[in-house]
Amino acid sequence: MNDAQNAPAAATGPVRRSRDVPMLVERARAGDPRAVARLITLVESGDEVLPQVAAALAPYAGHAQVVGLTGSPGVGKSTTTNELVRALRARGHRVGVLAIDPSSPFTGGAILGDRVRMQDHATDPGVYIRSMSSRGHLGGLSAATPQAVRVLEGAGCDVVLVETVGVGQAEVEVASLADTTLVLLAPGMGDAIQAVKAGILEIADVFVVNKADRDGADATVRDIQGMIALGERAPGEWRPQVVRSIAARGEGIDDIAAAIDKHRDWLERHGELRRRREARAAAEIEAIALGALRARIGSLRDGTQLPTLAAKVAEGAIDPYAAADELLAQLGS
Ligand SMILES: Nc1nc2c(ncn2[C@@H]2O[C@H](COP(=O)(O)OP(=O)(O)OP(=O)(O)O)[C@@H](O)[C@H]2O)c(=O)[nH]1
Ligand SMILES: [Mg+2]
Repeated sequence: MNDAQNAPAAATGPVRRSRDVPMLVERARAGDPRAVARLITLVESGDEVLPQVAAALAPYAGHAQVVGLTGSPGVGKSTTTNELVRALRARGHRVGVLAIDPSSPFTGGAILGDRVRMQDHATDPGVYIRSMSSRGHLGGLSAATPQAVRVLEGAGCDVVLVETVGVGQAEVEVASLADTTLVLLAPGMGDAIQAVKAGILEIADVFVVNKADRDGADATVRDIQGMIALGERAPGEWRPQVVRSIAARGEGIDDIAAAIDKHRDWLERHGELRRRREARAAAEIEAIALGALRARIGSLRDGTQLPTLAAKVAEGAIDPYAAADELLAQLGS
């Protein structure tokens, strides 16, 4: 990445608004942070060059380890991410961070907060940090995030950390995106109970009880361990780890990193890494295909096919299921 940083400024000037995908990918490969940022913007905005970006990045897919962090607002995800970046950098890894904000559009309070908390790494050329909004994307996280991960992989990141607030579907989506999913909890937030309700137990590979400096940390750890013990597991199946941390003081971060490593080993030994990545690719293809289908059906409204069928259904000539079949048949032709 240092090479690109030393590149003449004039040459990188046009990057900001460029749609020259081969040039952008080449520069991103060389570690130019502006090219990385531009590519993620193209991905995030669903730009028309998106398929080109995807094609150019395809050869670099699968190199990075993707770690998802989710949990309730304020539980300490960004603080933990910041500390994990520090630990990963100490190991010599290049690190990408995607902070997904489900609530605000492209700028907002939470994003600013993330930036401030991760400023430690702002000047480190081995770290890319990017906030993304999932609002407005059909399919939320699933639409743009996998491609953003690919951009970061293409830029040579060994690890990509994806932070997402645990609301609604977001945490389930992050789990389908990540090789390893961390669910953060804090003492006394009723999180343990919430976790069960939200089905988080199924998606967590590692539970992190953060803010362990607070009262009730032991009880939270016990609750979670109790719930894990209740779960049925086949022999050899992964048993979620529980670690505690005080991210604000940088404590417990090595334990989190060790749990991630352990899970990674397990994934590889059981062929699960491949299985997860194929499932992820399947979800991605499905989302893209459904999007394309939706666009084509949408465009049918402007044509004659849909209105003709609609008129037939309205007058009782055919039923809506038969009409939908006919519509799909026409799309295929
Ligand atoms: N006491 C204590 N406070 C912590 C700890 N870790 C983080 N905090 C504080 O908790 C607050 C929220 O931390 P963040 O890292 O922003 O939490 P977050 O989960 O990223 O928050 P959102 O992205 O807004 O959902 C900050 O004021 C942190 O300083 C901890 O271990 N102990
Ligand atoms: Mg945060």
